[in-house]
Amino acid sequence: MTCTATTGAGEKVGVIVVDMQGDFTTWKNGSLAANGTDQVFVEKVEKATRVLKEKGYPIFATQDWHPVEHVSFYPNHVGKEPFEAIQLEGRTQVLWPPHCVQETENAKILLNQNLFASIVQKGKDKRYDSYSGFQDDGGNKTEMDRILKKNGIKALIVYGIATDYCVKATAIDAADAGYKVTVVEGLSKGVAPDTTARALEEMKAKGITVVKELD
Ligand code: VGL
Ligand code: ZN
Repeated sequence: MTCTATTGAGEKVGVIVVDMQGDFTTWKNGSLAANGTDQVFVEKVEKATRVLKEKGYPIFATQDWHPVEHVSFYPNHVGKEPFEAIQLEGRTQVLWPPHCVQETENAKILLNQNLFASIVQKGKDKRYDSYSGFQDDGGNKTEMDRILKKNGIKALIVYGIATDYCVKATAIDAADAGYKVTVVEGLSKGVAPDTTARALEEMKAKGITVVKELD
């Protein structure tokens, strides 16, 4: 097998598959489904991930994993509607329909678990949201950076759901942490078209490479 899992400069490349969970998909009637997340899309992402694994790339996943009392759930705020944004301790918090509640069916990752070297759960602290796989809004780090460093990873391919929230936040934190980041647009779906278009521009402005598909 030819090992192509390095950059031109010989640096080890890892993959982060972001939040491929039932609640973010139309396929599973998710409570927070991004547009275009039907079974065909999920199977496309699974196939692409399998190909990367077979080529030797270490594959990591993030999993949104909230307690029912989570701050991002609109029913936990009296008189608030889904998708409203509120100010909270100086941060903007979007209020979402409850989603990815720990241990529920639609919190499960839809891709075969044997693809992943590790799964990093996030958003477990009810006080803080965590779009990024690296840290929550309170600045508390997940184990992601340590795991990547332990694996000698210097560059990352990032894709999944949602382009405008968790893919963006994970890719930007990775770039800020010094990884060379490529986001795959065709293996990602966003919550809304305007925020998705803006997210792609924001990522490019941060030096992240955005490609349509992997070759
Ligand atoms: C996400 C909103 C709330 C995501 C997670 O995976 O992009 N979006 N929680
Ligand atoms: Zn969430």
